[in-house]
Amino acid sequence: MAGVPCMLIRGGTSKGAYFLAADLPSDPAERDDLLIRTMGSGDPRQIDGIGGATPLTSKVAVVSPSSEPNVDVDYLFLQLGVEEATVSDRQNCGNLLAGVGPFAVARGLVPTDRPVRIRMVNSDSVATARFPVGEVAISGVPGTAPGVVLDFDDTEGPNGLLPTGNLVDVIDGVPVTCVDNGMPVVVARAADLGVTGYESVSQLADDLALRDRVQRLRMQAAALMGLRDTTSVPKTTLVAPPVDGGSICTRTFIPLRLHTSIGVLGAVSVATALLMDGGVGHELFSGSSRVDVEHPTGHLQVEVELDPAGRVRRSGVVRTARTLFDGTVFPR
Ligand code: NQM
Repeated sequence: MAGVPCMLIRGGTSKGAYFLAADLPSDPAERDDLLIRTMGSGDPRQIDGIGGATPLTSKVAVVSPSSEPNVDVDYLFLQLGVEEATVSDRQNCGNLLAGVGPFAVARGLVPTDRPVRIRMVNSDSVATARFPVGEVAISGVPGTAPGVVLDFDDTEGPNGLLPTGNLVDVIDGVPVTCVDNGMPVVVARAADLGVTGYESVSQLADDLALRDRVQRLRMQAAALMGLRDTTSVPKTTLVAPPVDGGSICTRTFIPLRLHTSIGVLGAVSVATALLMDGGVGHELFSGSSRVDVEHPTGHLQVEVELDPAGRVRRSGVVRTARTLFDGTVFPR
């Protein structure tokens, strides 16, 4: 069977297979089938594919030259299931976004001497990537690697920053802020779900009653947010007062497994909710437009600035990316 040109890149705290769109079938169903066989999805160990048996390593970026004005490349993000043989285009990935510029340069789609303008196809929004920007260390990744500065033009979700139309909704007796500044997220106070928010990932993962509550919460939130496909969104972030000098402490379900850190646009969305006076967790939050998000393996700093009317003026983040291999992948 013929192989497919593929580059494996660590972007931020995630890892993904990067493809040129021209190297994949143009029919989405055929493409998805090929990607499922490439990752080995539908098997908890993904033993017969290149996925790493977690959602954070079961990710795909499909990159192509863009026909949009003032944009260099289009980036379609696809989240592959691990146990389930699923592919979802219902979310963005700001971590894999960090690898798109270096991939586009390596494949000759863009010149090397200027920032790359990237359209995130999933949300039809644009980001500018500047790289390499020195050697940078980020939490959750050993050592240092070339830095990638990402500035988002506009990440507000299709149904607005507050897709339910409310700053606070009460679901199953729990006050939540449902927000979408690049990622649909349900923000709830950890204490309102009977946990501290400082538990380890494995402690929370073992709490099956909590998992059920999070599932009920997010399914009701999805309906209020107008999200029909709930395969990968909304995420749920539990917030607690900061304990390590940051702005807020977080534990995030993606959508039911625990994130070992927090996603980029997930963090941007949570920060946006916390910046809003009256948003759930606002009173626990100590920060300004530079928001230092504590997560289970360290900190993620994001920049989010709102104007007085509560609209997003600016958001951005610094990540790193590193190419792990460039070659040919052979789908099952
Ligand atoms: O929120 C995981 C990740 C992500 C997505 C997830 C991400 C983002 O850490 O922009 O980066 O929330 O499923 O890669």
